[in-house]
Amino acid sequence: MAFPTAPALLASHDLRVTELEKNPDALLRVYGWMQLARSADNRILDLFRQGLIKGTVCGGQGNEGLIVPLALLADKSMDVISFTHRGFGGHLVWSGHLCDHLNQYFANAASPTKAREGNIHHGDPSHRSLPMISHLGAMVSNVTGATDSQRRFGRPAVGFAFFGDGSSSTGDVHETLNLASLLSLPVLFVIENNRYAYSTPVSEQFAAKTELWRRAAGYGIEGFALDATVDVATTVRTLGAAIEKVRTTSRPMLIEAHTLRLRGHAAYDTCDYLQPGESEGFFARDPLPKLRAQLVATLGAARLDAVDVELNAFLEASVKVSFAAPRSSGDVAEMEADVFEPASPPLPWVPSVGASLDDARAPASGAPTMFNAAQALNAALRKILTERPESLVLGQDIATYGGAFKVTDGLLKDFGRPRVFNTPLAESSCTGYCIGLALNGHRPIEEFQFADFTTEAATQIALNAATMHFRSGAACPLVLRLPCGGGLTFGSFHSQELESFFLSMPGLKGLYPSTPQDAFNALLAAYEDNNPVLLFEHKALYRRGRAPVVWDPNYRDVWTPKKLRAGDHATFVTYGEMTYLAGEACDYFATEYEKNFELFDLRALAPLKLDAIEASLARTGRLIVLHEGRRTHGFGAELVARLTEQHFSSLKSPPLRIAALDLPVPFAPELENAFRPTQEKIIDRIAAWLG
Ligand SMILES: Cc1ncc(C[n+]2csc(CCOP(=O)(O)OP(=O)(O)O)c2C)c(N)n1
Ligand SMILES: [Mg+2]
Repeated sequence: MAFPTAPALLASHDLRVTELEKNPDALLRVYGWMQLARSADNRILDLFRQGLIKGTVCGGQGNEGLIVPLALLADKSMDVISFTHRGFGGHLVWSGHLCDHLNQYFANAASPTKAREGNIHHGDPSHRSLPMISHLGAMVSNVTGATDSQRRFGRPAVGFAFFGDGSSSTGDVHETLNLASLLSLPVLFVIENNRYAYSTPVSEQFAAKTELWRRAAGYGIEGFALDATVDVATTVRTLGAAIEKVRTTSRPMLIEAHTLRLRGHAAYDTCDYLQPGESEGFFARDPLPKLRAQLVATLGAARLDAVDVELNAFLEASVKVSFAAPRSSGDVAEMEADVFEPASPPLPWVPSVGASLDDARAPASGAPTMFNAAQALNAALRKILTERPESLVLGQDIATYGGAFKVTDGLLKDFGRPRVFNTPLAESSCTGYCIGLALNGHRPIEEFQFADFTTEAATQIALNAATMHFRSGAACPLVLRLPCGGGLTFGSFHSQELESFFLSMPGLKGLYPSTPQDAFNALLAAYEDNNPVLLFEHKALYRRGRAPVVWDPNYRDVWTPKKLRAGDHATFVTYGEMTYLAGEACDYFATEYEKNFELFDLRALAPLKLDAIEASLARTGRLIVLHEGRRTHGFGAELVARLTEQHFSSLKSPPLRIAALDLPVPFAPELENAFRPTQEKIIDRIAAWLG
């Protein structure tokens, strides 16, 4: 597809503040980009009304006076940005061609999201423009992480994180302002205050007379207000100085920019909530005609008319090209293949377990190292931190304290704070920050203190990270370590099994090791995967006992189930701590009933690789599925369905599903034992099933 040549005025996507004094055409360049953004946004609205663009469109009309100067001033060779639904002009300046952005709106085959996302939900991750999801506020932490990544790579980048007056109330915004200040990251937080969140005026969003920029003081950062509707040259100077200060001090800053929402919230908005005359007041403050009048006064009306004609011709030619682009084929195989970034070759690991926890535990010559699962994970983290410079480890209390379960014990001492550090209680922004790091070439390993607290980060995990590759083509290699499981009288909020909760969402991988060796292998395999991987670590297994842990060149086998024992009477599938209970049940039935079960430890919960288990079931004709989590919508439901739907009629008996009760995890040991599968209950259920 040949894109029309852009007008010469738009040849430069950059602006320096000093140009305003020296170059009479500098402000004309700003006008050119603002005018293109405005006319393209208006044209997109027309195309939507004609039914040629689907979904809806949220225009940036009234935001150009902020977003265009800022995008022109940014250093596109290193800075990081994520535009909101008001940032079309910024997208145009940042990268690509107008046609790329129109392709996105037309949702055609050439769209940057392969038509998988609509209107402005695109970015350009390879140029550090991070794509947005609908959940407002979620992207500010991504920008913060990618900016930190740039700095870690030695590039003096600045991040630009935008949010509206409405979005300023989200938890992610508060969490990230705190995080950026704490980590001293050079991010310019910009509030696009257009005084409305959809239909809700600011007076109904926060206490009367609140000036949002004053929140900066609470986070220990500088802040100020800027009216981006008054004079574009002033906006350029103010933003230029702010960017420079953030770049040199590496401190975040908060700007409350007053902008306009000239066309309501979105194409469908009737705007009948506005006061009489309010809309006219917005248009009277519009900086674009004011800038044009100013330029007419200095450069003459003919020059401005010529610019407008040229910009319009370019816009129309671009619309024509993008409109004619082929539609997406809707190929299912291609969509399914893009849920995950493909596997890359194994990393060049040194073929050893690595440093043992301390000298006292070092093995006698030739003997394999004996580790419990916590030590095995610690050893894997050490190995990763030693051999992989792009790795970092973060989470609550993981530094000096070594983590709630001491899995990160000693890492801070050996690898130092930039790579091993505590995070505040802000799971959502910390995970979003990890996403940003991952998008820019780092590989963060985040420990959640308990798996239960992942619900705080559900948007970042299940919607943002999980869908990243599908909608943007960018790899998002994250390891989220989740101490999970019950039996320890920790109650409802420290004991859950959340694999079904998360793994029903496409784009997440999940490993659930049950032995120290598998824990070691799983961490390496998860680490080198190019996708977000949830590593379920059962708390009761951390110190269940030591076992040999060796360097295993086939560590990636952890992505497939492991056959723990052979048998012909039934196929028995489980994972996690239940593997041990299942093994004991197998012993019991072999001895007492002379029935042998073929036992599999699933190990990888997503993607599921069930070939070996299916082959076993074809032989035995009987299936037992056991897991610790709740029964309804539990992981066993998926396993039974998958394993039996093809050969249901050849089964010799109905599948047996053993799981926890459909209750919140109760606290007292007697209640928790009643809730979850125990040895006794497993044996009773199987015995009854055998008849
Ligand atoms: C977290 C979240 N809640 C609700 C919505 C639905 N929604 C979309 S835009 C919007 C208003 C946003 O207001 P603001 O942040 O001021 O941005 P503006 O649209 O005014 O630029 C709402 C409520 C959303 N996208 N994200
Ligand atoms: Mg708003």
